[in-house]
Amino acid sequence: MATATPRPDDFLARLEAAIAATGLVARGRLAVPAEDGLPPLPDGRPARTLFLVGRASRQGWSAFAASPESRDRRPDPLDRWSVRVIGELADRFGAAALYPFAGPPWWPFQRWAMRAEPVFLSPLGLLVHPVHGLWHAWRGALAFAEDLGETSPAPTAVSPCTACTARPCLTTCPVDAFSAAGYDVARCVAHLESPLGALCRTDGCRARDACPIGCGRRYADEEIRFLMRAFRAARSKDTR
Ligand code: B12
Ligand code: SF4
Ligand code: SF4
Repeated sequence: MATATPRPDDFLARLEAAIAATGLVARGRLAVPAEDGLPPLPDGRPARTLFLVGRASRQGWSAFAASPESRDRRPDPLDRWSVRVIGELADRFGAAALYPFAGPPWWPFQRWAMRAEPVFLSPLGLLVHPVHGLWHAWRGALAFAEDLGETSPAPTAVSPCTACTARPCLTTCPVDAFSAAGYDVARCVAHLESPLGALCRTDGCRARDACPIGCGRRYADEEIRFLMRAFRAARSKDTR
């Protein structure tokens, strides 16, 4: 009797269920042509589909918070947890894992994300999502040799920033770290490390908080403080 080949739908359903079981969120998939420069899979086949994995709103935090990495007091616990759980998914499903924090050079996660989901470049440089606002990020990607299809956003999808005339994200930073020239990291960090930076240290980035889109989906306070501590510790190495 011939062995049934799994249908792509079955495979995707199993993969998405396995991602959900880690506490992370499936964040769409895209076709990757050769010019994207992905490395070949461990068996030498070229990558054809990239499956993005991340977090959205509060999903993705509690599984990490319960992990051994979150308590072992070694550096970069969230990155190490991500490598463990996404690496296990890669082994189990025959994929290669890529991470947003592995660099420089950095994999272009934001560019990939815009091909897989309706997310748009905001004036802060963070991508804004129509539902999650600025409260979402990526923890890794699984590269497959198979063609698993794409989840491209509708061509008519529009950025929430288009209708946002007040743009409070650009006027809330106490030291105007955001301008047409981009994000002035040195200015932000100088404020964060000064006595006047207490609110940003405890409550997180004021500019990110000011966005009205998805404001009810803001990360939990404990997570905000963790991310801010990690940001201050890393300075030039972002992982969130
Ligand atoms: C280097 C880096 C930083 C640096 C410098 C960021 C900067 N603006 O100069 C530092 C350490 C300061 C930093 C800080 C933070 N970062 Co950062 N960072 C990165 C990293 C590792 C690489 C970014 C990069 O150089 N991309 C260049 C190329 C390789 O990527 P690309 O997709 O082709 O390029 C697009 C972006 O660069 C984008 N872009 C990025 N910044 C800006 C700024 C402006 C003004 C514009 C117009 C465009 C723009 O435009 C490109 C085309 O689409 C990415 C992860 C990744 N691998 O992408 C995270 C990433 C961008 N950071 C992220 C986050 C959340 C933060 C923080 C809020 C961290 C925190 N504490 O939680 C802060 C604040 C950032 C801010 N307000 O802009 C998230 C953003 C999630 C999202 N919703 O978009 C990412 C994607 C990481 C992740 N794990 O998801 N970060
Ligand atoms: S405050 Fe307005 S312009 Fe800024 S990110 Fe949010 S929707 Fe976009
Ligand atoms: S953390 Fe504070 S100082 Fe830095 S960009 Fe955000 S609001 Fe400005």
